[in-house]
Amino acid sequence: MHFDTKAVHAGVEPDPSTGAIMTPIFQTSTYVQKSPGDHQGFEYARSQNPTRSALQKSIAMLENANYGLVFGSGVAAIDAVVKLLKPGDEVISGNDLYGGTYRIFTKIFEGFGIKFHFVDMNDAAGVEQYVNENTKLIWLETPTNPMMSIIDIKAISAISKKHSLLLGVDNTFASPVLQSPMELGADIVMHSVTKYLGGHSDVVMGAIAVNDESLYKRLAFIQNSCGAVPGPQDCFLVLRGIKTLHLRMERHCENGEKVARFLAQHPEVDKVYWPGFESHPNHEIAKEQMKGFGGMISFTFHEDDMQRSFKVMEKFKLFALAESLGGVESMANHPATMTHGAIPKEERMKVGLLDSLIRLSVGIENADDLIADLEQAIG
Ligand code: P1T
Repeated sequence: MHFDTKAVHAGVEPDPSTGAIMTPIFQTSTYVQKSPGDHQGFEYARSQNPTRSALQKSIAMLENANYGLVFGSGVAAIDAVVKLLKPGDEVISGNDLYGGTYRIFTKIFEGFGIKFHFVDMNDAAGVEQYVNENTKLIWLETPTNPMMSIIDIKAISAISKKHSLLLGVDNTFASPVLQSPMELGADIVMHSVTKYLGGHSDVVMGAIAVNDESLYKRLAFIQNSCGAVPGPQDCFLVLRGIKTLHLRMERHCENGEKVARFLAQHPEVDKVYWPGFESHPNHEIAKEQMKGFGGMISFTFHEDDMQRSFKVMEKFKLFALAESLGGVESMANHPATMTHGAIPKEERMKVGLLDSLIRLSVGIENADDLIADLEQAIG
């Protein structure tokens, strides 16, 4: 089945009791049993909810995976993955990643005795040097947040397979429309559903997709035991959002390209980070493993002057100055003080995350209006 058809239909069956074409919002905390243990497959809503089940099936299908699980947020999904590990285990993580992921790794799980190595995932051979007998998981984002590096998933999966490690890929920036990590060797695909999957800036949610049944069972056990499950109304909103994911991504990519090219020719702008440029260091990998270059762009000015960037962001009329991304509306974010504030400056500097860097999530508005907004704000 083609992706577009899956986006519209995956996971959603007409409701058997009424024929409702949309999965109902099963706003219930529990299910009545005839006799203890005699029920219809639903016992308690932390464990199972039909609206959630439909969404989990949908996300699994979009990711070409056998199983899906959704969580109360993207970081709750990451939390569940790390809970597969035990004290003494080690994780090799990309060094260019969402600040909240860095924070949960270092501020929560290091305290439980798990060790994290933050390394440059562009250098696959370098990654292998960190593997030892305690290593259990490799974790990466691609495109990375916020530097838009494209990590070669196949090359990293060759290392994870050689050493029998799990490979987790945060597919948030690409969305399942543009990139299918399962087909490139990932064991776990993770999403901040809050972003492109939800798509309308009205839900906070996370998801995991896996192929292996025993891995699924362990993660489902964690989901139920730790309880970070989303409510049914949020699941409904995401089911609804997914139906237009392919159309939205098409426009995000189209607008992303126009905005990136506008920024690249602007005399005030220094670097523009967008994987569609031939000059992007990972452009060839992007062409190979992605179906489009996405709508996420970061850029800097000639001088690394944070106040200059703040002034530009204050002037935006259409771009909303906000944390988050992937909504229909365009957003601008200042990673150094907002989304990546939890990462120490010396760590940020290693990947080139300057104080002046602005990150854009290009929405699905008219590109001319977006460019006009950038033009008036940058001056
Ligand atoms: O916000 P939450 O749904 O918990 O998702 C966390 C998360 C995980 N992975 C990536 C790549 C992310 O970008 C995020 C959340 N990011 C933002 C809020 C942001 O503006 O970058």
